[in-house]
Amino acid sequence: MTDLKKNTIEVCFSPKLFPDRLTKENYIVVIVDILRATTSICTAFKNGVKAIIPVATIEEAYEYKKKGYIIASERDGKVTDFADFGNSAFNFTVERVKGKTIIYSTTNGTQAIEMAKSAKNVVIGSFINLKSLTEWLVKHNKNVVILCAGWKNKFNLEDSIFAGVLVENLLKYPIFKINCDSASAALDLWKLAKTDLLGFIEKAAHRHRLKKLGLDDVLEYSFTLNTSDVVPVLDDKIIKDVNNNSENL
Ligand code: 3SL
Repeated sequence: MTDLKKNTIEVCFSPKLFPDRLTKENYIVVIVDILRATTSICTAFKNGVKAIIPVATIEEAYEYKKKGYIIASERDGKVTDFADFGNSAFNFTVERVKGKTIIYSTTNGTQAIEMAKSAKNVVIGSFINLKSLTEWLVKHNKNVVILCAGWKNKFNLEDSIFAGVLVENLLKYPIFKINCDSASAALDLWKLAKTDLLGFIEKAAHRHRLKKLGLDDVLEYSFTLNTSDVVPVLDDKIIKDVNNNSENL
């Protein structure tokens, strides 16, 4: 009997570990920034945003502002002075985003997207779209690289735990296998955290950064699984939801 050729799963715990060679052709890169960029992007699509254009720098965002675009941006959690709103998932309301194109720039999340943009396939992951993301990855049947945005190139718990649950979900399908210890480590971390996710996240540095800024109201929302079926995919510098037609909202 011939062995089924399996797709590999790897995790980059920090953008510094993101190896360019793993992203060509038969790879999909999943960008993860649970607190808060990728949770916010998923929320924006859930609430009917037409498209999100991620930009790496505040200067680029400002150029778009001058052209009349809506800007959502932050640095170190604080809303950029010229932005229309910041980076809380709760900012991306139906009233604000439905049918609109939003320019988006954040401390780590949009930097990770920028790094990955030369990859053939880039998709946005969060706890809130875990199921639809998993189904989309299974359907596309390619190797998966999970890129954790982390914090300024450091490891963080929240993105790594999400990487673990995504590995667990993918391994339910015989088309995937782990070929790097990073995926096993993420899976173990998830198993440690999953019985009390919010309790475990008390150890996370960014949880406390957000608390100091009074921005931690999104915690429970960000760690609730499968509240949305969006699949935001980067296509030629623009993110769109390939799972839904926002006009139907
Ligand atoms: O770094 C990011 O991309 C942000 O998600 C960080 S913050 O939660 O907005 O501070």
